[in-house]
Amino acid sequence: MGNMLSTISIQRSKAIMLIAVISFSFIASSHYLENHESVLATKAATTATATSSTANQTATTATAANETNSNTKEFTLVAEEATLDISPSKKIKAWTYNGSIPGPTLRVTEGDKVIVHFINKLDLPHTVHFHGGHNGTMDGVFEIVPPNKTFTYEFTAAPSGALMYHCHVMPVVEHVRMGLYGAFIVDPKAPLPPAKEFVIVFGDYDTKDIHTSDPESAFYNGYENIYYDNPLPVYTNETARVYMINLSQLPAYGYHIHGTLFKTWISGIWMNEPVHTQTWATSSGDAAIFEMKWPWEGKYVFHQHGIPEDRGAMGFFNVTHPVAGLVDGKDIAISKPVNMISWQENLTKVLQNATSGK
Ligand SMILES: [Cu+2]
Repeated sequence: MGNMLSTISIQRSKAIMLIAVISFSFIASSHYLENHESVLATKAATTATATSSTANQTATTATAANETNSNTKEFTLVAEEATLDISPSKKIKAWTYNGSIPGPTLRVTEGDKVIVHFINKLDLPHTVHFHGGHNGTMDGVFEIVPPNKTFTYEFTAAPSGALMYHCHVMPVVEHVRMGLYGAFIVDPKAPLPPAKEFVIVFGDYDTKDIHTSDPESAFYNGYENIYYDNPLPVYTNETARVYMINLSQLPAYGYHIHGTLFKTWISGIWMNEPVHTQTWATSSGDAAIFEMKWPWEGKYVFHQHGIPEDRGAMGFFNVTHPVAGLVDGKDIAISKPVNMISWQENLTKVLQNATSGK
């Protein structure tokens, strides 16, 4: 119990420190995305690993996606072992796509030709199975990729929405829970309305029993309480859009957001008509797109209502009034979307602090 309390207190002081750093970045630099340097400088003052992980993230992003022309999107996914943190006190040996849990968010537009080069550097056979439309030879189930072999997946992106990818080698629960999963977002051809966009991949883990139906950890984007300690920034009356992807092995729990109802696109599919919801449950392998806004400043919690919220699946939106000098489409979504996904991926990498397992 003493151990637990000290872990909680370390977590809380880390939370306060990170909130302070992020708040400082926001107040001191209203152009927090544009003025990347000042955010990096602030982070570097806090932790040396932040800067190097940020640099790694930039390099990974540059090599993961290679846009050869407007209709072809090419990616490389490497299945590799990594030792990484999923909480301040839990270091695990994971199977990853490109060194993190989840793997990189792959984002394309409906109708794009998608080419994914898969390289298996792990000791067991693995695959990449995509949700959405494609022919059976590209399904990542029967075309097992042995260690040190490669496979190229090729298909046309459809339909538009919040899709996903994961390994489909049996036992699938083990291969997914060990970390082989990520978000696959397909944008509609017509531009989306302005919103501040976040991706939340829900996952879980257990350090003692990888097959359990009652895992000790549940988390968003690979780290317990990641957005409780580092809240998601939104301005008052700005629309927030969440691509919620469920790759946990838990039964379906409802995703609840405080202080507002929200619109839900069922199963994360844009062709569906949205419904108004207070909470929306997704099962493992399903997704949803949520949109919401708040007229008031404040901290608005979101969580997987029930058991997972006490195991790490809780965060909050920090809603503040816009300040002078914000740039539309970079800092605030007035007439254009603002993409926060790289910022989220960087945060996960900094917290997971992964080292190559081999
Ligand atoms: Cu696998």
